Amino acid sequence: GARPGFTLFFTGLSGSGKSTLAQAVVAHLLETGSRAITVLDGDEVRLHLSKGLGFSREDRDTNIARIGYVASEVVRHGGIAICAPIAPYAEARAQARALVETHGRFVEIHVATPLEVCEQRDRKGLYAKARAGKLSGFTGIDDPYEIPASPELRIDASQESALDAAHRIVTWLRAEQLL
Ligand code: GGZ
Repeated sequence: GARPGFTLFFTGLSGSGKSTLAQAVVAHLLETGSRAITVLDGDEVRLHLSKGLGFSREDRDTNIARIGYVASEVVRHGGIAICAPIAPYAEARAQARALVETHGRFVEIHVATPLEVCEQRDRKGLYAKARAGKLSGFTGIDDPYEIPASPELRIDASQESALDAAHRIVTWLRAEQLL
């Protein structure tokens, strides 16, 4: 097709709803479109592409650089890459953006669900562990999350359903002539 490839890059705290949102967007895109979609979810990536990496700044930056590289290759071939890592550092996000933008569009979506909400949900019990001092360097507790200054979209999953947010993203992509 004539449409360029693009990357949807969800960034936000653990438990902010990145994966749920990514899945809702994928479901929507599969219903409507025919282009190949590559999903690079945080957990999946760490099982394969970034196996063995930890959570130091260096390892997180390496993780985001790898995700950015794969996304840029997908975009280069006209596909859609959907990424959902925490990506806490602005510089690593900017580098991923620069790489992708050599081939197509980079759509940064800040999943800005408040820490209090993420912590209250605590589906994996990791916030509790971090608070108890059994897990150090946890994003939002004793490790930084640099808030995106100018993301293309911002979504608070405690204020908007995944379905509504996915619709908003798809509408935005259509307006930008990416779909
Ligand atoms: C943040 C951690 C940590 C620490 C393990 N800090 O809720 P989850 O479990 O599934 O999402 C978190 C995931 C974050 O991996 P990412 O690859 O997205 O992070 S980054 O972009 O910073 O490279 C959480 C789990 O890994 N996890 N330890 N210390 N999240």
